[in-house]
Amino acid sequence: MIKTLTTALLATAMVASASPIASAAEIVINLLNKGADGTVMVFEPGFVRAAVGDTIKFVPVDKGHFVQGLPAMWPEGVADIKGKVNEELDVKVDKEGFYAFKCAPHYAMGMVALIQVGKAPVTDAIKAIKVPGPAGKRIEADLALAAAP
Ligand SMILES: [Cu+2]
Repeated sequence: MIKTLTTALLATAMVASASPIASAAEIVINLLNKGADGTVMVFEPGFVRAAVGDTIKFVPVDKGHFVQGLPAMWPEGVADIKGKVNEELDVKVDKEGFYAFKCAPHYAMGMVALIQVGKAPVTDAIKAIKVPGPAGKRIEADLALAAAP
C-alpha cells in the first residue's frame, strides 16, 4: 500500500515538473535611471534567458520609462507589445526566439533589453539585424552572452 502511494506521488511530481504551467517563472527586469555599474538609463538585468511560458515583469523603479517591443528583433507571429509610462508590464513569452525591448524615451541612449527564450540559437540572420547607435552595441553584447553556453 505504501509503495503504491509513493509511486503515485512520484508519478504526480513528474507530470507536474513536465508541465510548462507548473514550472513557469516570473523574471523581473527593473527600469532604472542608473544601473549598478553606473550606466544611465538601463534595463537591469539587460539580458535574460527565459523558458517558454515564463513571464517577464518590467518594473519602473524610476519614473519616466516605458517599454515597447523592438520590431527588428521579435519572434515572427508574436503580437507587438507596448507598455505605458510609469506602469508595470507583464509579458508572457510563449514562443521560442529573441525578444528585444526598448524604453521608447531612452532608446537613443541605448536603453534596450534582450530576452532569449528557450534554446533560440544566435544565427547569422539574428546577428545581421541592424540596430543603430548605442542600442545596437548593447544588443551585440547581449547576443554574445546568448551565444555562450
Ligand atoms: Cu527609459
